Amino acid sequence: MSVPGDEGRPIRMTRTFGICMVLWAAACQAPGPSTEVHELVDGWEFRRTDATAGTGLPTELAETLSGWIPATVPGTVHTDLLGAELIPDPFWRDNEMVLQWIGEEDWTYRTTFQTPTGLLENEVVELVFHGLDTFAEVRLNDRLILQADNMFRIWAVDVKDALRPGENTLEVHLASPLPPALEAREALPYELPAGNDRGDPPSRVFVRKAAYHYGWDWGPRFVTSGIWRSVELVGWRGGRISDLHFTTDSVSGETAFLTGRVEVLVSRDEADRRSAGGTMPLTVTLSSPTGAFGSLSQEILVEEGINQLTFDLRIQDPRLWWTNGLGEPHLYTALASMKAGRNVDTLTTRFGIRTVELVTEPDSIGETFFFRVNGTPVFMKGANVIPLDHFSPRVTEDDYRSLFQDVAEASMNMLRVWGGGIYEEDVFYDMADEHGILIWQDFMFANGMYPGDSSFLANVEAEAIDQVRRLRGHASLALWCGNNEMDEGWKNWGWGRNYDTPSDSAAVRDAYESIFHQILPGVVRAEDPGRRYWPSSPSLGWGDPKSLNRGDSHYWGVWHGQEPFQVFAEKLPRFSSEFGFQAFPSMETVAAFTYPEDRSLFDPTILAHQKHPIGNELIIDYMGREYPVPEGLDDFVYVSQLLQAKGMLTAFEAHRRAMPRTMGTLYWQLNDTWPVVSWSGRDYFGRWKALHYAAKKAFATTLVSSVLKEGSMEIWGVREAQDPAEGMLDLRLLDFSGSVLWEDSVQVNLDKRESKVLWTGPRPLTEELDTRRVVLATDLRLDSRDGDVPSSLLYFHPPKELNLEVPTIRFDLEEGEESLRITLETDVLAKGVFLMLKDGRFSENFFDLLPGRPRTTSIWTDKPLEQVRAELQVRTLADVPKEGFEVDDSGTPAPAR
Ligand code: BMA
Repeated sequence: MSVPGDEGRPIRMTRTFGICMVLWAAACQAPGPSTEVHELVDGWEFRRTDATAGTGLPTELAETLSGWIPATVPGTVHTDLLGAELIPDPFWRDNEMVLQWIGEEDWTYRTTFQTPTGLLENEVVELVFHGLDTFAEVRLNDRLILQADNMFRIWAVDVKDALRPGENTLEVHLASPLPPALEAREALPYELPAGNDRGDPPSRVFVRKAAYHYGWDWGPRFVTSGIWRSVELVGWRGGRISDLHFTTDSVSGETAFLTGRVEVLVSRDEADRRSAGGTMPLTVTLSSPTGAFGSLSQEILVEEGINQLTFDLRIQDPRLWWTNGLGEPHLYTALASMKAGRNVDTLTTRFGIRTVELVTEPDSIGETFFFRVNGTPVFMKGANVIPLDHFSPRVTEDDYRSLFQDVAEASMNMLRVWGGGIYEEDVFYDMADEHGILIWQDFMFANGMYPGDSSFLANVEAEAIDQVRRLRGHASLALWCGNNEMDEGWKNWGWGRNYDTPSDSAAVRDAYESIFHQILPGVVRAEDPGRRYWPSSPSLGWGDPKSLNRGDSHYWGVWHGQEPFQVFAEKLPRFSSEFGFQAFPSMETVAAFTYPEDRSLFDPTILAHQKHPIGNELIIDYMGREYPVPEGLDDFVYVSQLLQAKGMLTAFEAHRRAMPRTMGTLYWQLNDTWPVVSWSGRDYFGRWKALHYAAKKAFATTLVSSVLKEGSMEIWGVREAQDPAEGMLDLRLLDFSGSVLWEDSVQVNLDKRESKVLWTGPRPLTEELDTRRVVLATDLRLDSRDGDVPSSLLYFHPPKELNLEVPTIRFDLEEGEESLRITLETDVLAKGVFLMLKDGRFSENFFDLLPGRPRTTSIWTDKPLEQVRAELQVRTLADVPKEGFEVDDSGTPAPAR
């Protein structure tokens, strides 16, 4: 089973026993749990639905697919075909091209199972599908029980009559999502934009299915189908607690005020019994085993269906839930229990005591945009997350754990779950809760316009209700956002002007208004009151000057607009929810999808894993501005990562310096869905690019940032902590051999959340100095618990103009407590030190090493010390040949003569 466990979300307790009291039950028996849950994981198999349908498939394959083949549920048809060795790895070379047929076929899944003894004695028996991708017809013992058409809904079907004692057959027919969407498209008198859908014609916006399945500018097109989340048989009698969640209403002084909300689902039989017994109340008890509050009980007169109860809680001296870096993300546990007849039901959940507000108030610039956590404005540092695998059901709990470790290690405190992917797994939000990572949650709509007919709108509303109810209990959930880049597309990319008649244009916009200004905010108001809804990210497009004064911004002038990195320091938004730059993944990752002979920059295999139409050309163009542009892929990959890190560091530092004008920096994009050239900082296999190391450095509690001005320099300090600090700032101008040419030291202080200039003065450069061979190193030593403040290194020329010599780097290895420790020393400046060890991870990498300043780094690896000594390789920028690609005036790269 690949779906992660459910630690932390509401968990149905297995058994609870109490004292048997004769109420109205005929016989006195020990109470039993009211609810039983059986997951249907075993015995699944699948086949091509219509073996006789015309197809270009090889006969042997077509024959095999007409028979039943073992399947994994939850899963996808692609991963099942791969598991049965019927297709090659979809991610290998350009296999994507030959595997498009899978998305055009219909598939049938089935399993047989025995009805668990006693299950049918329950008053309610349901089959619950937590995720069907997408057009599914479900038959239980040949009886049609469900027709589903939305990947993001949770489908619960009453099967008390359809289920037989003994053996049952469950069959799920999954139709290709393409024809129904194309039909809906045909039926509309006008087109709807659907960015990145590589289908001809595109159809994704007509289906409630993950947009990225259809292709994206970092992803393949595999329009998969499957039973992608768990299937459960649920039986219950009397009543059950169907939901338990908490909201923190306020925290003032030493007291927190919370509301606990409990939902009790009551069967018709139970409701009848209670009214026959003279309207007997039901007792619901709420307690906190971890001591947030004592036991509280309420008696209610219940009706059939959902019954809501609220508990007002006052908690003295609460341990607050804090975002990563500002405190502990403390979680309490709560348990709700009830007794109906001789049946008891309990539900436990975890909750955090915290307030999170998005503050958007007029100010002298325009309008603020920041998050206030427990009354404190907090600068958000993080990234946008996309699904961890194109075939998301095969993501394991360990994959999520490793992602969150990397996020926390880089001092991030926010992730944006981007609207072209999926509402993530429960375990994702559990880990966000545990690590103090706030979640900006998009609804799953991106880069297109969607239909507005009543059945589509009703489907959207039902999906939103399911997902808001599923996720609202998480302390990490900060914001609901309607969509990605749709308002921007409509207003700035010309979508709104593309229609023949004003009435067509108005109809498309009306659908937008219905979904993003009525339905979604309505669902949030009803199901998750108190949590902010933001209609579209960004709120204004990057071409609009007002986008820097209010709202959140996707600043794509760099990369898509081809502006220089320096523009990041000039265009300072209120909250930067996207900006990015591409780099290649490491050669280890490239090797995972290529043969050695494929490994050159414009090889078709490499280009099959570069989904931006001019991605490599743009990288070369920007590289040529600052770095040598090597031809060999090995060197190119390395320099592309240095380049990406440099560009993004420009933005990270500028955004942090601009606090409180700017209050967030979320880079595009944290991760990949497959091995690819992309904007990610952490590739498909979890390998860190230089970018993620740069983020770790730039997001540390305290940042020192050096800025070169016309004729002068500024050294900034930026601090995000709960207390002020004092210390010394040391500036040293060094030549590349380590001689100190100039120095200065000043005493400084930084408040708890402050950004300011700590030092300013003329550039300490004399005429006789070779400015291509000097660096200004600035260090801040604080009397605080901030941990190391990374040094800031300022050069006076771009890397390609520096007089770099090939350094001699010596290293010592020793055993540390949980890792190996490597200490590196160099004779001359070593720029862009890249430590390479297969399957090894470093606490820092891609750094500049100064002579006379040994540097110690941790290595996490399973390899013994001697093996590491033998295998470790070091590369620096001086090792990269200066001759390579040149870019001509038309932007076309050519090997230099
Ligand atoms: C952003 C995202 C994605 C896209 C990225 C790079 O705006 O929202 O749509 O992958 O740009 O082009």
